[in-house]
Amino acid sequence: MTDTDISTAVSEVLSVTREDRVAIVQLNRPKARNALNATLLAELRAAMTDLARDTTVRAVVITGDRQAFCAGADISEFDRLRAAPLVGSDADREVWRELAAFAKPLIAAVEGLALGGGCELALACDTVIAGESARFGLPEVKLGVIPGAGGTQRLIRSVGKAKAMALLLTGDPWSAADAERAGLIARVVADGDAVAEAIAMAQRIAANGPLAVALAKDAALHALETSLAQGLQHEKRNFTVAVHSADCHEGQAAFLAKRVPEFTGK
Ligand code: CO8
Repeated sequence: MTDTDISTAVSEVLSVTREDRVAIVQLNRPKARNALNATLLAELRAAMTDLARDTTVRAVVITGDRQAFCAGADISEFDRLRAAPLVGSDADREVWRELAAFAKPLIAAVEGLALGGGCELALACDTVIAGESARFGLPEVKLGVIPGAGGTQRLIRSVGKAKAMALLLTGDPWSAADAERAGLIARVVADGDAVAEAIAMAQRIAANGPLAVALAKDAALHALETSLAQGLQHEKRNFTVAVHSADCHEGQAAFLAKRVPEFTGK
């Protein structure tokens, strides 16, 4: 018996596995390059809802397979997108709302293609690790459509106007090296290593105080929404919550006693 707890939930199009306190969500429509059809989106949403509630999960890795992280929205189902209301939410939107509101760290492990909604899925994660042959692109304009899951907004905040416009308006993909240079992704690793590296990063995060990690993520994401003055105010509020937490008392005591802290998330 190892100290690795692996429980697995597998469906036709999505699997969720566990390694200790890290969950690995794998898109599993390889024949369609993991394109996001209604079934996959619904299952991804359900999985994220479960993982948000599961207090034993401290970080989540989202991945695809070696050929494709995800090739975007399922192009054969555009009629469903046409039927969506202009105002208010619909089933397709809910998964993106769920991802944006996800309080625990989300790491995208990308091998192969991350195109359209697949690139937007990576952008919706907190950070991205990619194999060196990965490709990132927003080819929607080649189809006469535009990104609809945050791509126009998150990309420009992630890489700045000039680079974002080049990717968005040409629809031509970037290599993993280009994406790293632009700041779209955090690290390039050898092909086939992205998931292992992402899990290793997630395990390091999982060893930290979970409340502090959630508060740090919340404060950092707030920077995308607000002025510096308001962001600093938000940081101060989160800092105050953190510094009064049981975890902070534990972290302080453990440091002074030269032992490993035991965080509870409180
Ligand atoms: N949708 C549906 N099927 C797809 C998709 C897709 N996005 N991508 C690939 N497939 C299918 C192909 O049709 C093919 O199916 P079949 O074997 O039955 O013919 C199979 O996957 C394999 O594809 P290829 O034979 O083309 O494989 P290649 O390795 O040669 O090429 C590519 C892979 C480069 C991914 C190529 O298939 C491609 O260009 N796909 C389209 C990529 C794309 O344009 N993505 C953007 C889609 S639009 C979008 O994402 C908008 C998001 C809006 C979100 C709004 C939320 C509310």
